[in-house]
Amino acid sequence: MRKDDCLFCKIVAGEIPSTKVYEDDRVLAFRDVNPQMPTHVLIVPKNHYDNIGDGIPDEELGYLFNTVRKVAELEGVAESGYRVIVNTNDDAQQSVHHIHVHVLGGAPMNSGDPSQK
Ligand code: DGP
Repeated sequence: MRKDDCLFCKIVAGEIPSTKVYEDDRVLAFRDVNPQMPTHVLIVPKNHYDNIGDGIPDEELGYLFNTVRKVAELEGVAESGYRVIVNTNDDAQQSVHHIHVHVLGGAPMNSGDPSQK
């Protein structure tokens, strides 16, 4: 299930290069091109959904979020801590409309200003 004009669908297909962190038949995790933290990984389902409100089946959404733990372990931040962000639509400044989970870590963060990434 691909959307032809979608940047992350092109990354999933290997048509646009990315630095891969983890991949299986359902998800791809790759480094954010503009990292905000020492660890900044994006996890996407290989199927296209615009955002978390796009009717993603429970099983697929669960699989996506279970991948967070794997990525945190691979990146060595599972114990030290990390932040998980899913920007959704305009007020949250979602810029790529293919659902993606940001995994941020590798250094202490502030308590979390909801207006910032
Ligand atoms: P968001 O604001 O939640 O939609 O975040 C989209 C993120 O995608 C943003 O942090 C930068 C990242 N990004 C945009 N274009 C590319 C790209 O071509 N490659 C990679 N690796 N990341 C990208």
